[in-house]
Amino acid sequence: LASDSLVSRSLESAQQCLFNQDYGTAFVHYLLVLNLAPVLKDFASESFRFTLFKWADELDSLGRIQDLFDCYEQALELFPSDEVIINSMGEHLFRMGFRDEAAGHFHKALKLKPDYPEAKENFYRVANWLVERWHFLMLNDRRRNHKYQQAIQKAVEGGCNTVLDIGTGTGILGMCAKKAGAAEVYACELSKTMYELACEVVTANGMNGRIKILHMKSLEMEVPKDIPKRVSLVVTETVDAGLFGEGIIESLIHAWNHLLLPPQDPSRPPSQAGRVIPAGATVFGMAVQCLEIRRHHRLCVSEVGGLTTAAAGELHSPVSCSSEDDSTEPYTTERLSRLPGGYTPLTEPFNALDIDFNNVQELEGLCSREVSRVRLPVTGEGLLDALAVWFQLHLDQQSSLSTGPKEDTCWEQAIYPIQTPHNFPLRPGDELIVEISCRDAYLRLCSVAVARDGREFQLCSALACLGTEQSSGPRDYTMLECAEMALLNNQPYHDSFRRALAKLITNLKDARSIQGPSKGQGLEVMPLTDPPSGPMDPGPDPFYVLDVSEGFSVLSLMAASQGQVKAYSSVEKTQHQAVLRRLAMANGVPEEALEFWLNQVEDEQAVLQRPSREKLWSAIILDCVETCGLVRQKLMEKATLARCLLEDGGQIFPERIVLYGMLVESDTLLLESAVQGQEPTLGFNIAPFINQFTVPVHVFLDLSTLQCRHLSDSVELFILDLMNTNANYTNRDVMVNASGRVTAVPFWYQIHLNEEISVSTFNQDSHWKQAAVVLHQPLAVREGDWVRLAVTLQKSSISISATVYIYK
Ligand code: 44T
Repeated sequence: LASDSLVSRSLESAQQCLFNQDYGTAFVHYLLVLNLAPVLKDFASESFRFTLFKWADELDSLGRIQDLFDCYEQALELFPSDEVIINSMGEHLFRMGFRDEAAGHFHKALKLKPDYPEAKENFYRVANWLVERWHFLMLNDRRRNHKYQQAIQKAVEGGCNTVLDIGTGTGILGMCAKKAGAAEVYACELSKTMYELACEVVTANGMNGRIKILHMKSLEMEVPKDIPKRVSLVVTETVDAGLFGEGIIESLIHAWNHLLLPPQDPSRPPSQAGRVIPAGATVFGMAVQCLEIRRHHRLCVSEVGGLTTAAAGELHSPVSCSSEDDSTEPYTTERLSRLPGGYTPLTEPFNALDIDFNNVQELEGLCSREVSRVRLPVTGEGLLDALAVWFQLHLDQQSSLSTGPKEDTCWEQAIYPIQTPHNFPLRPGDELIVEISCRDAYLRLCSVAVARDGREFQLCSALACLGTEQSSGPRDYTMLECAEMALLNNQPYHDSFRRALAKLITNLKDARSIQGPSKGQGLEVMPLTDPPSGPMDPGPDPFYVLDVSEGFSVLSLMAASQGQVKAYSSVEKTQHQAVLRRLAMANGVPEEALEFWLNQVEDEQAVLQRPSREKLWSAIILDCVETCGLVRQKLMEKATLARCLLEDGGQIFPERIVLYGMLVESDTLLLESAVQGQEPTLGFNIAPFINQFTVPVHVFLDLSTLQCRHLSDSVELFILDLMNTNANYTNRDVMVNASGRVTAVPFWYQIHLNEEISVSTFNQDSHWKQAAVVLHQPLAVREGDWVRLAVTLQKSSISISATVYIYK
């Protein structure tokens, strides 16, 4: 048959091309073969995948993104349930910043093959984007669930017969309405994953077809296209810690104008009127002093690692009320009660805003409302670091939920950090003047001035706060991420690096002088009073130092300031490079001593290559732990590569990382990781569905304030030796020193720069948070028991499992 010979010839060509590393052509041949002769799929799947991945890598590095995804689409048409291909496509998506889509692929791969390790690890890293962790907290918050249910039930019994749940999540509020007897229930959800989850949950609870779930944003809904007629009740909990961040104002204005019956008035029976649960909200604010917030949002040090920071210019975190920049957000969120180091209230809580969700005129007027000024008596002494904001959500006339810092709820508070560089200590008797406004449907709070002894001291210009035309002059500040700011403020960290670098350079100088006259000889006899060597004399060979830290880092500059060093920085952003240049100048570091690595190499993968010609690196600084508390992906692979590029006597920083951990009983961690308990949630079966998105490792923890009982001392768990290939498995037996239930193993790292100098990632000055493995099942232990922790390192990712040995 003609097609048979075509198949065999193409197969041969494919194999030949593969052999010649012509992956593009090989891929086309394979596509043809497998489309014509699907029976060969089993036989050729392995080489086909290999070809696909090779070709995809090439396309990726050529920037041919569309072609890359076309190849994957074609591959998936042939192998629609191939978990390896799906996982690999997820990795490409992830690298290109399509996190949700990537996460969806990892999830799908895992569903196809539940213990496929690569997909599992990938999935765990991104599950948080698919289903955010607060879903667990909210579903575990019984009081909140109960109050919503009561309010909905009352409304439905009072005549609200048709209901729309905006932002249904798992479907819980919609199901409450149905259960309360509503005739028609609709729900909408914009996240694809949550929408699919809601469908599963509703079906599992026997309400399939009785609640209509739409995968869309409420703003896109229309009557009668999406729902047949206007409803009498909207229920929603689309509120974030700052109340308006999920767009509730816009959603409700749209709902009142397009989806709800007109509001209640005496002429209409309740069933003919529209209303909203929650009925409204009261927003509170309070000024606080808090070092933890300060060091994440402002430069607090004038010197770091031997460098003066005065020339850095104004540095801002991306959280600011005064900026007209799109990349900033007006607030961040924290649980005040869990801030390491605590906080000091500087004022009493004040009422910042009252809003009626049942009054569309009020909602519409919110953004055009005049800026209101409040004068707050200062009641405490300290530096003004932030305004904290929370709210009461009035579900109806009777019942409300509070997200306040003193409340025992799942809620965080919104934090509006103060960005002004100069400190202004407040004291009782002062009055703080705060401006409250609403812009882009975000609540804006800005402390503008302090009144003291009849005079006013400006804190931030009112014009800047409003972001009006007049104020938007040239941008004269540089933005650093919060973690970058905290890192820059971390003096012990930089001092450790400075000492370790100085020691290395001294050792290398000694070694060179012993080696005898090479090019570096003149150094030791060079009189200090001499001017720097002229252009004719290039001076002694410099020591090459490469800093491959992610984000903003001054380590390269610190290295350069040692003298006789040529340092390469990996700082990418132009603005950040400019800060380093200014700092170099101000600290007397010659221009040519600091270079930007990524400006020189086109190809990112070439980052770890030699400085030039035959030179080798004297030191390579690796960024080994992410802010979230996990070892950086591919760290050990990078270390292996870096080792090969070191000169004799050269060093990798750090040379070793030691993992520490302890056994704890923490209900808080359980509540954040899965819907707890055997009982159904408000009588609904939700847990098994959302718990598919449970991940074993929790990140961004503040271990110092985590509510937990310690059931053991902290113990060394694992050594990652960056100078040697590692063992990747150990068992550690840990003695239990208090009876209880081990629910988690928090962990952190001691980062050893050399034999003497180390820094800890569990430290009050640190920009790092900690992580914890939450056990699949709590482990009941008694004092004196031993728990065996199996620690594995797979592809630079650490996992821990626990079993109990009862010795007593
Ligand atoms: N988290 C607070 C926010 N949605 C609460 O896709 C408190 C954060 C929080 N769907 C720690 C603790 C807490 N149309 O699934 C989401 C979202 C969806 C919409 C359709 C719309 N217009 C919207 C707007 C949002 O609604 C769901 C809930 S949103 C906010 C939940 C526990 N960290």
